Amino acid sequence: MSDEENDILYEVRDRTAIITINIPQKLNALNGPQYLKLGKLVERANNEEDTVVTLIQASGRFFSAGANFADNSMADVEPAKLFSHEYWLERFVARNVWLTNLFNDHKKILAAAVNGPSIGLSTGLLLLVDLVYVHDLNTFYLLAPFANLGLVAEGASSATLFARLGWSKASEALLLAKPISGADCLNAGFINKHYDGKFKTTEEFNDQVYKDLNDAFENLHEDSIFQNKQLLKLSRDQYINHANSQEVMRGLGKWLEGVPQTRFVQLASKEVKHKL
Ligand code: CO8
Repeated sequence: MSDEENDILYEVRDRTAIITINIPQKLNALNGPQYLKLGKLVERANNEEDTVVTLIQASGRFFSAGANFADNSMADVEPAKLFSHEYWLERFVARNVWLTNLFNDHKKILAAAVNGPSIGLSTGLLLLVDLVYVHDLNTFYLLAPFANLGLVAEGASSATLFARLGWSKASEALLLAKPISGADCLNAGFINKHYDGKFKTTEEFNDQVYKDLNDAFENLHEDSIFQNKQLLKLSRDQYINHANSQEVMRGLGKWLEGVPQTRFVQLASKEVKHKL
């Protein structure tokens, strides 16, 4: 299999669909086509006939370092296009609205085995999962560095950071672009379980999360699970959908201004760094 075929893996194991982000050499940063692929696989998992859970996991030391700042497709685009509505409506607005909706509307239990830190758009998506299992609180953090990149919140994170971590931590994350530590995420109730970093490899950790999840839903009535998920969503849908549409409109404005394009180049050359 080529690297491209291997970058995101999909498997159905018993009643769980497992999606593995498998680009450890880039800390699981995803380029545009890879976010698209992730979305299509989440869609496929949603349509599986016999699964109850969709588990998203990753390889290596990071869950995901967010969007790939070295996305070659951007370097090859002529300047006029790089600041045009046409380019960003397709590559940013449509993609982000679609991905965020897919995660929010997923009808199965959506769980994540979080092997390490999560950054950017991937953090937005992680904030939309139902159950969060973290390997090591000491190395895990959430980073929403949009203010450091000339961008605004993505993946409905302006709503979900507030809902899952509270106003103060949401402000630190979005207004100050500060990482939110594993301990803070645990205290806020974002993390369902953590494992004290006890596994030697990410694969062992991922296997344990799979087993724990399976034990947790064994003997429960599937249709009740799915209907309860719909009910839980009723009260949160409104603010998540509203945030999603507002975020992409403001985000589009930032890409048209051109600041993020420059910041991404500076990030790649380490001229711009994140607070860690
Ligand atoms: N994109 C591409 N490559 C990455 C990324 C990334 N986001 N993050 C890390 N890598 C690569 C590094 O270049 C390095 O590769 P190499 O070994 O070939 O030099 C390798 O992963 C290891 O990274 P580091 O050596 O930097 O590891 P550290 O532990 O020192 O640092 C950090 C880890 C802090 C994660 C650091 O790599 C970093 O700051 N990465 C950038 C994270 C980031 O800003 N992501 C983007 C967030 S914004 C977002 O997701 C939404 C934007 C929407 C864009 C839409 C575009 C179409």
